[in-house]
Amino acid sequence: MAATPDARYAHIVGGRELPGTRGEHRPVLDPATNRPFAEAAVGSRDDARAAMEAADRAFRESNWAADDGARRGKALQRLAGRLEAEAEAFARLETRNMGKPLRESRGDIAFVVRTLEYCAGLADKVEGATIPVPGPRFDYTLHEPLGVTVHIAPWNYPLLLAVRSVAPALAAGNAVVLKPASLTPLTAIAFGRLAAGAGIPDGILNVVAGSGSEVGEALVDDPRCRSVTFTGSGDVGRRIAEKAAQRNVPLTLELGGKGPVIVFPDADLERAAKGIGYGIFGNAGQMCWAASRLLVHESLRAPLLERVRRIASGLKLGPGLEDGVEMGPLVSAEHLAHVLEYVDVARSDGGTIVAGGARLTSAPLADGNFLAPTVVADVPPGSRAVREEIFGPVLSVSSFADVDEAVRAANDSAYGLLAAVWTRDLATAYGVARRLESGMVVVNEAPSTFPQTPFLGAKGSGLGFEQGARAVEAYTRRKNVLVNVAAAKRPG
Ligand code: TAP
Repeated sequence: MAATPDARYAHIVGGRELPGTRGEHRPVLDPATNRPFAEAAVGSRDDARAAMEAADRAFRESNWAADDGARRGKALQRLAGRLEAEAEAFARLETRNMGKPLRESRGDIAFVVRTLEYCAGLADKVEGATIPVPGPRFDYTLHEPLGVTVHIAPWNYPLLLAVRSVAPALAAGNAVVLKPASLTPLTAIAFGRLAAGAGIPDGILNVVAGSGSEVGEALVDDPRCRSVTFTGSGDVGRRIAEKAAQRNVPLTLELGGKGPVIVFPDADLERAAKGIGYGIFGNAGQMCWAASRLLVHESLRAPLLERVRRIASGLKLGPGLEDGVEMGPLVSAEHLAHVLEYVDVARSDGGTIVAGGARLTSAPLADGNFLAPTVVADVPPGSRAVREEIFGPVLSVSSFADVDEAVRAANDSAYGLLAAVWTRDLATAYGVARRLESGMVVVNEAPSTFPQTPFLGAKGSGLGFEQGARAVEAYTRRKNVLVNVAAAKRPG
């Protein structure tokens, strides 16, 4: 089986499981208890180099890039099938490692399967253009794979956010090297083990675990690296962008967010409250697209706040593997401390805690990284708790008097990933969606996405995009070919 807990997880390089040159492993903790349950290899610069070398060799020597796209599509389809057959084991492993409720991990794995299937369908549709030019000439464009593509993933959706870029890169014919987050490497490694049986040549899909500062940087610095897709924090993203710029390496950045959710007076309050609850307490708020700033029309403030307070106070917290659990622990004790600091900032800047605001300290959850779902009202707009990404289950609430004030407050952020709008008035929805400075807008929906819809941020939230029919193109290089047909031999 590819996904087993209580085991050692090694790197996947050139189709083989390798313990790494230093033979170093780190314990992987269950965030619900902070006890170790598995071990993962910790890679070195040499391991990163070996993975790049294996990928480069496979790209040049296997038929992966040159083959008919339909064959790559079939291999990706088989990979999707293998993952689907083990979906429950993968979901349990994801929950054990990252903490989210099993229901959410099942959704994540289903999304990964769907992404692979979707990209499988795109593999033979990477089409160029023919361009009319004067004279006896013929001009056309080709989209060729880049070579070795590097993918650096975060810990909040460990497999989903890794495969979201790996799948289109493979569909385009590249060889990939994936570095999962140090805290959550298990499902990515288990996924790498599935590749061989799916007919993906050895070395086309490599996974190296290890720290960002060592393995991540070594992958980006490697001269064979032809593109970088990074999902994570803004500071690291900008550092990678500087390095990539030095060698003209194209890159995609999916960074943080501080999403506004705007509730207009005609909104369906019940649905809005549920959507707001999911948008900030789903995945314990550890979502780049978390709708973490609630902006509510002043006429609805009291009833909406009461509904959201009831949702926050009523959520069942516990280990993600337990039945009926609605919110799991935060990913690590360090991250819990980081989120609690922001709760303190919100409080000391004058915010009123409406729900939660503290970690759970009674048994049996005291050993885990559990934070009560938190709602804070009236934090001043200049507070760090409103301006910076908290990446936890903490919702700030403020009110507005008219549309212009709502849009101004929503756009008053360095980020621009996802914004949510609740209204039954189409003209308001359309007009506000146009004015919001964000890569994605959902109307009368909790944050939602599909493999076929683009995922992208504006302003400090990112560069480039993922998902959708154009995603495969991002992993290709355009080539223009101009042929003068006057010189061609005439038949006979
Ligand atoms: P980061 O600390 O930025 O880590 C992300 C990945 O980058 C990890 O694999 C990390 O490795 C690696 N890394 C760290 N330093 C590096 C370096 N110098 N060079 C190369 N790689 C390096 O983020 P995180 O804490 O895992 O995730 C939280 C952040 O990600 C939040 O800001 C969140 O908004 C953002 N995020 C954004 C999105 C989208 S789609 N926009 C989705 C999810 C998360 P280690 O694990 O070893 O540190």
